[in-house]
Amino acid sequence: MRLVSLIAGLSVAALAACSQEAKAPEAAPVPTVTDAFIVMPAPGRDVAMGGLTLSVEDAPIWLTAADTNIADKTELHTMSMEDGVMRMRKVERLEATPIVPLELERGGAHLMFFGISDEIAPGDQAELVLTLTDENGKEQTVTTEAEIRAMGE
Ligand SMILES: [Cu+2]
Repeated sequence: MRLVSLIAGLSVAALAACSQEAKAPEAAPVPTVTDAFIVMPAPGRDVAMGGLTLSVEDAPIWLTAADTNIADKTELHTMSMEDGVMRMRKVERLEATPIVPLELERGGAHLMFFGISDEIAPGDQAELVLTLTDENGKEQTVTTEAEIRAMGE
C-alpha cells in the first residue's frame, strides 16, 4: 500500500515537471509603442483618426483594444479599396510580429476615435492605453502618450 502511494506521488511529480518544461520555450512578446498621434477632427466634427508604431520582440502580438482620455470610443480600422473607393472597416485585432511591426497611419490601418473632446488643441498630449494579446491569449496593457496633430500635419 505504501509503495503504491509512493509510485503515484512520483508520477504526479514527474507530470508536473513535464508540463513546466513544455511551457518554458514559449517566448513572451516584448512590445514597444512609439510615435502615437491623434489628428484633430475637422471643425464641428468629433471623429478623427490616429496612428502609432507597435514593435515586438521574441513573439507576435495583437493590438486588440485602445482607449484614450480624450474620446468616448476608440476602434481599430483597416482601409481597403473597393470598387475604386477607399473604405474603412472595423476589425477586432491587428497583428505585429518581430519581423513586421504594426504601423497605423493615414491611408492605412489606423485608430479611429469617436466623441473627441472639443478641448484639445494641436501639440497637446493625450493618454492612450493599448490592450495587447499574445498567441496564448494573455493580455497586457501599454500606456503611451499620443500627440495631438493638426489635420494637415
Ligand atoms: Cu477609420
